Amino acid sequence: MKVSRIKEGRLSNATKSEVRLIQMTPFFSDKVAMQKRMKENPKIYEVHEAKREGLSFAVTTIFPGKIGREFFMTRGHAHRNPDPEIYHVLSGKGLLLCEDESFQHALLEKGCVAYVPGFVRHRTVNVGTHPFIFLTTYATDAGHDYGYVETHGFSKIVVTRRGGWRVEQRVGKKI
Ligand code: PAN
Ligand code: ZN
Repeated sequence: MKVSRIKEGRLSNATKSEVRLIQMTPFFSDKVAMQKRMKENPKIYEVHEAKREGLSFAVTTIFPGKIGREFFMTRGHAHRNPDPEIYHVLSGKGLLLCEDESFQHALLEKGCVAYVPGFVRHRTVNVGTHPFIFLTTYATDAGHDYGYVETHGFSKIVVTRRGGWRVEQRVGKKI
């Protein structure tokens, strides 16, 4: 047995990775706004992942912020294998986007638990003013596939609107 602890978005006995703006260039839609922030190259999110036999888990922290009108978010991916994934929000406020033939979104806050079916593309977005922190549990061999989202994006983006947020159709062709 191995026990990990979660403290302020950090998970012990885990591997940390950081994603900065430069790694997100295919994912944000406002290329001009992105270019303006490139020198600063802000950290968009970090992940502490514990790979275990069969079942892995990770804590993601998405920092608050926007690129143009679009909120900080994860790249998003689908799993190559059919196993589902569980999202459990630890703090903050964000959206979970899921897309296959149809698009769905849900607002998640501390205490929410969400189920993501296998194969569905999923992304999280911080729409709050504090870090959005959540724990995910998924099959170790889930097979994270970023290719489709990188080339096609999601059909909708999450943008600021009158101090709040709104989900709107992405304009323009991605590829
Ligand atoms: C999550 C994500 C994590 C980072 O643990 O991997 O939030 O997002 P990206 O992997 O899209 O960069 C998960 O969905 N794992 O399967
Ligand atoms: Zn996933």
